[in-house]
Amino acid sequence: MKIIVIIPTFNEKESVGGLLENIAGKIFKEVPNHQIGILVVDGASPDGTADIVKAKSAIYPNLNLIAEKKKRGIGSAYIAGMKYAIEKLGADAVIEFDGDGQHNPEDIKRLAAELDKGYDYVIGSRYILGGSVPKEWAHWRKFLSKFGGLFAKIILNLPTNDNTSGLKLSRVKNLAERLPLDENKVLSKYYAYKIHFLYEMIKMGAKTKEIPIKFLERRNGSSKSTFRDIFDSLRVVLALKFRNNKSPQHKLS
Ligand SMILES: Nc1nc2c(ncn2[C@@H]2O[C@H](COP(=O)(O)OP(=O)(O)O)[C@@H](O)[C@H]2O)c(=O)[nH]1
Ligand SMILES: [Mg+2]
Repeated sequence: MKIIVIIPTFNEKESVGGLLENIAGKIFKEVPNHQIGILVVDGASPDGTADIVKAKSAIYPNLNLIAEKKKRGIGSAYIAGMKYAIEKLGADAVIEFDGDGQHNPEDIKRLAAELDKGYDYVIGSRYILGGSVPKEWAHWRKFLSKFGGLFAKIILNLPTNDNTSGLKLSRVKNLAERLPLDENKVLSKYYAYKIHFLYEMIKMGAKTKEIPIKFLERRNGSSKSTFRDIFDSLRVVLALKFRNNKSPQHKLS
C-alpha cells in the first residue's frame, strides 16, 4: 500500500531537515510491504523551512512539498495535504505527523503494523497505558490537554482516550476520502479540525485502535497553538454535538 506521511510546518528550520532524513533515509526502509512518501505542507515559513525541504527533495525522490502562499492554520494545511496525497499521490493511507520533533519517527512503523492487521484508523495516544506527555509540561498544560480530550469524549460519546492527538494513520478508501476536505465544510481551520475529523472517522465506522506514544518535548522553535485554540476546540465539540442529534455508538475493537 502507499502510505503518505503528511507533515505541516511553520518555522521548523531547526528540526525539519533531520526529521526528513530520518524518515526518508531510514524509516522507509524499515516498513515492510508498503511504499512510503512524505508530503510537507509549509505555511510560507519566513525562516526558510521550505528551502530545506526542497534541498532534501533533490536527495529523496519520495519527498513532496506544498508551499502555501501564507500560513492558514494547521487544519487548512492538513486538508490541502490530504487532498493532494489522495488525488495526486494515490495514497491508500495518510499519516498526520508534526514537523517539530515532538513525534517519534519510529512510531510510523507501529502505525503501519496496525494497518497490516486490518485497522483503518490508528491513533497515537498519550493517554493510555504506556503513553505520555512531556514531563517538562507545566501542570496547567497537562490538565488542559487531558481535560480537552476528556470533554470531547464525554460530550460526543467517543470510544477513544486521546481525541486531540496529532499523530495518527487514516485509511483512505471509504474513510479519509469522505472526510470534509474542504475549508468551507470543516468546522475549524486550526487545531480543532482534529476533533472534527476524529468524530467523522468514528461515525463512518472506521476500525479504530489507539497505540501508546510518548509525546516528546519540543527542543527547537515554538508552539503555534494558542489559547484561542482551547475555545475553538470547545466550540467544535459543541457544534458537533448539536449538529448531530445521534452520537456514534462505536466501541474500540
Ligand atoms: N503549514 C502549517 N503548519 C502549521 C501551522 N500551524 C502549526 N503548524 C505545524 O504543525 C505542527 C504542530 O504544531 P505545533 O505548534 O507544534 O503544535 P503543538 O505541538 O500542539 O504545540 C508543527 O510542525 C507546526 O510547524 C499552520 O498554520 N500552517
Ligand atoms: Mg508541537
